[in-house]
Parts: sequence; C-alpha cells; structure tokens
Amino acid sequence: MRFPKDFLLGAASASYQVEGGWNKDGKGLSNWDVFSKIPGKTFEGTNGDVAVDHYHRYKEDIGLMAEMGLESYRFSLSWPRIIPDGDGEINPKGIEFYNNIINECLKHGIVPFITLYHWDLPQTLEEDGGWINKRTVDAFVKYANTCYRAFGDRVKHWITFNEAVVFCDLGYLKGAHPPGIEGDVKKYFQATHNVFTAHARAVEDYKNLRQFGEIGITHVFSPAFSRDDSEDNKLAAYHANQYGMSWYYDPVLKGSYPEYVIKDLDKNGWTPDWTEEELKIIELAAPKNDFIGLNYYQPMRVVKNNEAVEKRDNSREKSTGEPGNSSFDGVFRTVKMEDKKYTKWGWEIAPDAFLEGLRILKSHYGDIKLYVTENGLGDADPIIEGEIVDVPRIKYIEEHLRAIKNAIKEGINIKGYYAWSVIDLLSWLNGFKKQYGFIYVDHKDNLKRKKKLSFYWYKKVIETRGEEI
Ligand code: BGP
Repeated sequence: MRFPKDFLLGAASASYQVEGGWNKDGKGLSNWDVFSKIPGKTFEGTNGDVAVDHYHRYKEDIGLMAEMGLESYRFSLSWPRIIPDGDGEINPKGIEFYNNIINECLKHGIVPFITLYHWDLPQTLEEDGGWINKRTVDAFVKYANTCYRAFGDRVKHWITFNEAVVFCDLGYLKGAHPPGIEGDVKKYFQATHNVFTAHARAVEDYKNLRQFGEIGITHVFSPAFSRDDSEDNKLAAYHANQYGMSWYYDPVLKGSYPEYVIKDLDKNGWTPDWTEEELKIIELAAPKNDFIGLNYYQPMRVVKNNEAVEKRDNSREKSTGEPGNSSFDGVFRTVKMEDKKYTKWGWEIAPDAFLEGLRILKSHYGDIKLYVTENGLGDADPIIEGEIVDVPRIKYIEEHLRAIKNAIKEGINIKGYYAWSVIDLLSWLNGFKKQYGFIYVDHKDNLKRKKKLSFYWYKKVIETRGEEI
C-alpha cells in the first residue's frame, strides 16, 4: 500500500527553536527570550538567541527541504516578531520575513502549514499575567486575524495552538517553562480555559473571513494505559485520560468540558473563572474545527500513586518527559516498564500504543480528520567518518509510519505526517544535544548544514509514497 494521494508527507519546526534573530528588525521580546536566561532553567544555559539561524538561512534550509522532496512544512510564527508588544502595532519586517518563508515554500511546491502559537508569547503580555489574563485572549484573536489577513491568500492550513497541555502544565504546575510558576492548580486550569476560548474565537474568526482553508489545533497525544490489570491502576489510567486527554480534546471536538473533571474542580475550588458567553463560544466553535493535530511521542504507563504529593519533583530533569513522577493531584504516577524500549532520554518507543490510541480516539470522537503534526526520535546521533548515520531515527519513523498505514487501513482518517523535526534545532530544556532532524547542524563549524542518512531515506519514502513501509 502507498500513502493516499492527498496524504501529506512533511516535517516540522517551531520559531523559537530554529530562527534566532531574537532582536532583529523590530522583533519584540518573547517570554522565552527572558526565561531561558534565568540561571538553571535550561540545559547548560542554552537559548534561542541564535538557535540554528534559520532567520538568515531560511533559503538554504527550504532549498534542502525541496531537495528532500518534502510535500509540506509545518512551522510556527513568532508572535512578538509580528506584533512586538502583543496587541499594539504590527511590525512590517516581521510580516515580510514570513512572507519570504511562505513564498520560498511555494516556489518549491511545499505546502506551508502554520502554527500560530508554539509557546513564544510577547513578554509584555507575560508580564501582564500571560494566559491567566483575558487580555491575552483578546490579543491572540487580534494576532491570529492579522496573520490570516497577511498570509491567508497563500496559506490554507492553520493550527492555532501547539500543545496547550505542555505550556500550561510546565508553566503553572512544574515551573519549568515560562512563567515558571510551581503548583498553582487554579492558575493552570484558568490558563487552559483561556487558551480554549482563544482557540474557539480564532476558529470563528477564520471561518468568518471565508478564506476557504482549514483550521484546527495541535494537542499532545499521549494516551494512558494501566501498567497491569489491577482495578486500582485501571482507575488511575482512566483518571489520567480524563485530565490529560478529555480535558483537552472535549472542548475542541465536543464543545464542552468533561463532567468527571468538572466535578473534581468544583470540589477542590479549582474551577476557572469562566463566563456563560465563553462556554457558548467554545460550544459553537467545536463543529467548525476542520481537523485535530496529534503530537505523538510516547504513551503513559500508569499506576495508582501511594506517595505523598509533597514529594513531587519538579526539577528540570523531571520535566523533560521521562516517566517517573506523580500527577499534580497525587492520584497516579507514570512508570517505566521492564519490557518496554526507551530512548536515551527515557521516552518510551511504542508504535503499537500509537495505533491503539488512535482506535480509542476514533471511538470517542468519530471520524474527525487527523494530522500527525509531530513524531520523531530525540537522539545523540552517531557520526561515523563524518557521516551522520542516524539509523535509530529511520527505524523509529518507519515503525510509526507503519502504524499510521495500518490505522488508515482500519478507516482512521489521517491526512498527513510531520516528522519532528525537519532540521536539528534547540530542544527547549535539553539544548542542542538532543537531535531530531533530517538535517544536521554543526555547532562547531559555523552552523553548517549536512544531510543525515535519514534525509536520503525520507526522500525515498516520499518518492515512493511509503510503498516499502
Ligand atoms: C514537543 C514540542 C516540540 C519539541 C518536541 C520534542 O512537545 O512541541 O517543540 O520540543 O516536543 O521535545 P524535546 O525537545 O523536549 O525532546
């Protein structure tokens, strides 16, 4: 079987992780420009000031994507590059930069797939309360509208937010992302609700403009499975899925929040400050979503937690995705299992759990269109005689593409795959050591680009539309 003709084979990046040019041409400060410079927050103090200098080398990079045969490039826009103070004047140089990127993609026949928000918030908004403050919701809707109007003639695929669970959880519960707040459950739920409201309003607005493209949101896809058959652990997994999946997928796809979580929030005094009007907006926008983007790296293996919550470790090491910590409410714990495989950074490699998760998703939400907007292997790539022989990455992507093929055969509506990442880039908390790309960047030699083995492999996959997988 080949991937269907309308299935896009692509790869992804995000502004802060590749661009650099942090203070170039009128760009405003982002929360990450500030946060990454607080000692101890990132691996060896790495930051995105230069990143991989995509800001200056985008032509070369998109040229390489074209050579690889990439059909679509998912990238994000830096909000403070476009509206430096969040909701004030538009920066023409910011618009020009993204026009250049989009036009360069189109010149090579690469479909641009835009993420509006991949975590770099204008610092002015962060200082005014960030996602807790409803000013940020209004500001986002204005920013999104600016982007539709500037680029919507050529861009027909829009993602509003990337992984709300990650920037809200790490931002307000673990303190590992901006604004660096630890353990504030009330703020965490407020931030998520404000994001869903912003998303819903941005979807409405897009549809009202009648640009005839598609719009959706990208969520982490990390279904929880009980470690074993014990009733306690199965309940723990149910709880994990309610909080980690339903809380995020329901408002977008069903237009309402899951009862199970709402009851808990009520009981604990965590209910967000929401208005009837906002809840209505969320409800009305839900059927207008064209797709949902899934970022799949690993599932969760879950057991009931019996330790005191105070013991929760929120250090940077514990915030980088490796299992082994209790949930914020102390109900469950994620665990490593002896019979599973893990990456060097401790993330489980489980293409079978991906397929299983997709089946569950379909049973909950029906035939909604899906894009896999991220999936890939973070590794320290082997270099042999100057060649980057990233065989484990090839194997990883191949296994996941196979799972997707099987899902398509079962009638699951997946329309594209975006490997994370197109090029080696800055890992938020892990510096440049944890590589994901098809294109290597030499930090010892002037950020020179080099094609990895996976580059040639993915080129062939695209050429043959995955026939050999
Ligand atoms: C996702 C983010 C990406 C990317 C990826 C890999 O959560 O959307 O931006 O960073 O994870 O994560 P890491 O770099 O921590 O390995």
